[in-house]
Amino acid sequence: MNDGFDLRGKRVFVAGHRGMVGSAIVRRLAREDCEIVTISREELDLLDQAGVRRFMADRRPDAVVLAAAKVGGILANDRFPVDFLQDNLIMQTNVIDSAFRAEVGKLLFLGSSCIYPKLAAQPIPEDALLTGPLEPTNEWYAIAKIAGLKLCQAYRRQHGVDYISAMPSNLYGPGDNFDLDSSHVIPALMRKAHEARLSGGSSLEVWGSGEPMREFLHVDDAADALIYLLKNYSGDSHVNVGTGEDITIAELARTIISVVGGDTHVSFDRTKPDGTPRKRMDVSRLFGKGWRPRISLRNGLAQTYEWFVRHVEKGHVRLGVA
Ligand code: GFB
Repeated sequence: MNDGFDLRGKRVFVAGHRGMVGSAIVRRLAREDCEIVTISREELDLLDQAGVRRFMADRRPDAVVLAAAKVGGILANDRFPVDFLQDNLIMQTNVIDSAFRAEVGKLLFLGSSCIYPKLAAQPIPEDALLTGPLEPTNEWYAIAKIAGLKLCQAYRRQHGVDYISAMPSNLYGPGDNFDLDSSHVIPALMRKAHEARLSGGSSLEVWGSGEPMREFLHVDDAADALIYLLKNYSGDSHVNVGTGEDITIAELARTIISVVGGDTHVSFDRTKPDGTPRKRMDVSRLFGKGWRPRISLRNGLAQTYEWFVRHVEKGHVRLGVA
């Protein structure tokens, strides 16, 4: 199979274009000579199999980027196991199956670094998949994502279509969910640091011990890597997408405070879960194809904070699970 996929003149359906990742993919695709196809949630519920089949048969895209998913941080994953397992299984299966029925030749499925075993050796190579038990706080989401990447592999094997999967590290950036109960760590700490500064420099409460390490990738870098893979990768194995660098949550909290400003100090709520101790990804496969991230964590946080402040002022910050 030829690895190159020329986007010129192609119709590309981005499923989940209103989410943080989907909207970044749409921004990135706007620089390509292709037609971007999107549909709102009001017009098409991706949980509705018949509706998705009709839509795909009608619009007949040449390629699909599957960025639609039920996502959330460590607590939301733990509290809503049915939603994270079932909604993701149904949505992704509907899109992949309907794409195949509509003769879509190229599809990119997005997963997450939480597919890997909780105690995987670091950095985690792609072939660590299914070599050990998962992290319990997000096993529901992880199992759905593993099923999605396996379904793409199965379609490749049984039907010879070019369906590929990418596994990004923890993503952040404009368009993130800033609701404290359901968000990931960066938007949560950014909002708490912002509110602490406004209320006169009280403490910033960090969940867990602050010791876990995470690898963060700005969503615009992620979108760039994903389109790079869409154009340049065709293979059975999923591909890790990240920076290959990680930091502790305590260090992240201090960096966010320095970006947001204020005389805020960090405190730890050890009644909250730490989750996976570490999940730094081995990104040599992606880097070996010639891709590199461009946005440093500090610059990415500063840019995200600017976005947050602008949208809080306009009352546009999205609160709730994407
Ligand atoms: O971002 P996060 O919720 O996701 O949490 P995971 C990362 C780390 O930050 C954990 C800590 O150790 C949290 O305990 N943390 C500290 C906080 N303060 C906070 C806070 O105020 N809010 C949040 N949310 N965390 C998710 C998975 O795991 O990662 C998903 O649950 C997905 O399935 C996603 O894979 C990328 O990295 O722990």
